[in-house]
Amino acid sequence: MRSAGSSGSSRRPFELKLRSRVMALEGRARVMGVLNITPDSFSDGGRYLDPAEAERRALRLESEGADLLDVGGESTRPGARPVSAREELRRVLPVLKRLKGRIGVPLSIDTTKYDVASAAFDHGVEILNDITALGSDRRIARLVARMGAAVVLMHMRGRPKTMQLDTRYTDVVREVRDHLRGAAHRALEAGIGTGRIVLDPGFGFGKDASQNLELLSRLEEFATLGHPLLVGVSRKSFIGHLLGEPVDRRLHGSIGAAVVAAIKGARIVRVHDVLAHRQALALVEAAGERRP
Ligand code: HH2
Repeated sequence: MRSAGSSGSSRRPFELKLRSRVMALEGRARVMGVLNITPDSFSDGGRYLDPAEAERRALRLESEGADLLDVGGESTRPGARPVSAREELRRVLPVLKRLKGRIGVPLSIDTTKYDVASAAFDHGVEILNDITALGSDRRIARLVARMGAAVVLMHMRGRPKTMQLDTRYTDVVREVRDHLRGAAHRALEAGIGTGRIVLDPGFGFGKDASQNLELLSRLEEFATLGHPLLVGVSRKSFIGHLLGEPVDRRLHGSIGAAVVAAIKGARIVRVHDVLAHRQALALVEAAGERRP
């Protein structure tokens, strides 16, 4: 493997424009901490349903060094059943209300629903993290543009309920990259500024274990898209598949995958275990800077 920064893309400075501030995406890859307020998320479902517990978790992730927090009220694990906007709002709104003024880092909302995104923006959220890349509701792209928010556009084939049924690709990297290029184009057409778009290959979303590894090993090929990359590999099943480990024993594999992603150009990594990743990524950065 080439050393840190040698792909060029990891050194490329990006600025991500949020609603209230600009985030420099240079140097160390940024850490997005995951806050799942769901009964059924694949690794931490049911743990943060109590808003006070969720608030404690958010403050802990921030104190461990999270640069961003991603709040979600619907599990998107393979086979997950969709929930209504009403139920999603019932889960996330009390938490967003508590976090307002108490959390210093920007928040993103992990949703595909217009009503949830809209209410989240009303409560100070700065980024929409949309696993359907603005594909589930035609109004949502305009909402992001109007709000001056940033957006994460992720690749997924189908929907979580069915996405693992057909994982055939001729060239997974090329197909995911083409899909993301189209999604970024549509976002720009809807009026979302170029400095507000982040792209994500969607690890685990309609890909089998070897395709996820191929995406990771060829991540530098996404640099040509010209937008910062976010990668979410934390605790995912392809890591468990490789190591033969259950979900609660995938931390070391997750860190390994995140380090590879950062070296190959990811500017944001979405993780459950913030402190461990933050420290590992500091090493990636420090080693990269020692290059002549
Ligand atoms: N992965 C998950 C959820 N949201 N968003 C982006 N942009 N990228 C990802 O890889 C991604 C995501 C799945 O992880 P988690 O939130 O922990 O699980 P669940 O969907 O079961 O709540």
